[in-house]
Amino acid sequence: MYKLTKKDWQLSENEVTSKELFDKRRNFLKLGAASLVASGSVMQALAKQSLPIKNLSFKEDKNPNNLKLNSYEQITSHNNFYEFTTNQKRVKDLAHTLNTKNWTIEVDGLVEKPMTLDFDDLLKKFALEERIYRFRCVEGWSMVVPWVGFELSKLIKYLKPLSSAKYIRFETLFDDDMFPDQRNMVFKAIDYPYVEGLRMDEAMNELTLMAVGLYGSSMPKQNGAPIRLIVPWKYGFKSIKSIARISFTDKQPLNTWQKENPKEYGFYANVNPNVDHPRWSQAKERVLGKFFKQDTLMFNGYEKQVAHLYKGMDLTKEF
Ligand SMILES: Nc1nc2c(c(=O)[nH]1)N[C@H]1C(S)=C(S)[C@@H](COP(=O)(O)O)O[C@H]1N2
Ligand SMILES: [Mo]
Repeated sequence: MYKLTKKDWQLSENEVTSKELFDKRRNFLKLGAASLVASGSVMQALAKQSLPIKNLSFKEDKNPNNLKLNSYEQITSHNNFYEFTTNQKRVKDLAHTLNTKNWTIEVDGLVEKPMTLDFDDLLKKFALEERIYRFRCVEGWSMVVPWVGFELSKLIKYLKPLSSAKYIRFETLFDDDMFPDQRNMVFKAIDYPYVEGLRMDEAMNELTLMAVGLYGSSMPKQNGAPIRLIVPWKYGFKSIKSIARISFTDKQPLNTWQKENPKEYGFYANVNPNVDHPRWSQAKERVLGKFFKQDTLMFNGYEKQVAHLYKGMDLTKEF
């Protein structure tokens, strides 16, 4: 029997489409392979999962302690961000109302020159670096996150607080068009704006980060876009999201959770497996995505870098 062999120009519509797709995909893969920097813990994790487009440039963290990263999916789909909801699974679906365009941060208090910082300018002013940190929530879950940001100490040096400034205080944006729970008059989950604070020496510690992204990409809204604090040796609630005001003060700030329940949450909130929460043990934690619990480490594993900050303090009283 005579067999018709089709030429390229004889391909049917369907076949053309799939061939185009095939070629596109092949080129994409080629491109991808070439543009990947082969090594790096983030890149290894990248290969195995769906990830955001890397849109930040930064100095990579070589992950010398071989921390096992949580996936982008895990980090961005289990969140505490009460301005949206107390339901940790729902934050990601509600966070689209947060508008980060033309974001600014007011700087006031005991500082040489009060000013308004433009978020986009900050990105130009401070070189970004990746920091792979453990993150431990006071509720008993934890994760490992490749944050991208710059040291808070660099920003503080640029802002020039007065020598009378003993603390730094942060506020999350108050905007009840963006944050549904700020609109609730009586049944709000907590008081807004969310407030956090650090002693100046804690703020100046090299671990303390102003984070603007994770997994090489701009901060997802549910994780506190466009800029948040990360204090890896403290419980997660210290790591305030979507910062719109920074104040320098000589008085210890009353942070949101201390105000809410001072018997259960203090100012320091250092991760400490030996000091239990009044309602549960802090000795262990469950890593997101894992079944078995693991031991919680003193200062969340950063004892060497920060223990000296608390010398002579009774950590069971100043919790
Ligand atoms: N503004 C604001 N910041 C916040 C919170 C919040 O509800 N509002 N939750 C805190 C708590 S309890 C934790 S554990 C972390 C959670 O950060 P993540 O969602 O990126 O994991 O954000 C902290 N920062
Ligand atoms: Mo938390």
